[in-house]
Amino acid sequence: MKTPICDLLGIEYPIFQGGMAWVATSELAVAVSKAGGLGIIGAGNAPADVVREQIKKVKAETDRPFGVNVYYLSPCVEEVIEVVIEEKVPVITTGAGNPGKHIAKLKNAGVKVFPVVASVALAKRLARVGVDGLIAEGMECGGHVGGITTMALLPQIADVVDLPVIAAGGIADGRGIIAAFALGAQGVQMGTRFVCADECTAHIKYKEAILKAKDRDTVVTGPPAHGVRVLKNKLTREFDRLIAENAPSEEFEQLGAGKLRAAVVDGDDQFGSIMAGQIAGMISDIKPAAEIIQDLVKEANSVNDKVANFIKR
Ligand code: TUI
Repeated sequence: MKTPICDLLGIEYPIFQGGMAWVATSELAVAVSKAGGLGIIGAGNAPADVVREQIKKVKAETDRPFGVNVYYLSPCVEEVIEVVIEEKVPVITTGAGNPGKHIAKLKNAGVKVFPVVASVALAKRLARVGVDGLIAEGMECGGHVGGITTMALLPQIADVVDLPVIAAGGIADGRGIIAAFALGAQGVQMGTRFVCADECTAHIKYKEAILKAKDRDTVVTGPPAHGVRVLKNKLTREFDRLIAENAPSEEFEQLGAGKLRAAVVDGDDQFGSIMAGQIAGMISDIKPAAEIIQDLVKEANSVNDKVANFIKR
């Protein structure tokens, strides 16, 4: 399973690990990169010195390419961009904002940039400013969601940009990878699947909540314009109450503050924010990242043969 982005990035398989805040630490990134995918550190809201430490840890463990996800709603964006440049991070992905103003600077420093987009309009705008590729993320994904599904978004973006497109949202096995390729992607990004990797440092209760989840167990909560997909629990019922009461956005912010950390670090599966994608219902085991990747590749190959046989008939 090799596509042009494998050569562009120097990776073995076109599989990115989602840069999930709190969840995607250096340990997970190292495991995924060692296994031939692109491991990614999730900077989230972390201060620049914490991100630098994470980068140093990855470099100490592997010479393989890795990435950092820069979360554009973080108060530390400018400093994190400086650290990424100073540490010569091979590739960054970006989320929850438009990285346009930093592209020239990053490219000059040799950092490849793959922004996450959830609309054709932003994909077109970023293609013009010289990004290296795009991650088209459908609303099946966990965490911050756009409004279009992967099935609909991916081919519409692939049709209008002359760049490698990575598919994200709703993918966790070989079938999803082949479907993404059919829709025009050159690679995939998976978040929820890699939460259930042995090397992921998220609390066991977070992982077990994903294992227990069924297809309809996620919900999009938070203030209407800033929806976040999470597993249903007591916290999401509190959010439902705020919506029913038409509460002001400050009340949503207050309720949401610190809840992702509570779920990931403390294992609070009742009042924590357990971000996960709709594909959580399909994930039934915790295994090493290398095994996840090997199983994905094996399954993608056999699904590809199966599809080819259907077409020949
Ligand atoms: O970033 C994500 N997903 C995330 S970030 C995150 S961290 C968090 N922590 C606590 C509470 C809430 C969030 C959790 N999940 N995905 C990438 C993504 N980016 N999806 C959609 C977008 C996006 C949206 C708007 C990208 C650009 C954009 O641009 C608006 C503009 O400026 O044009």
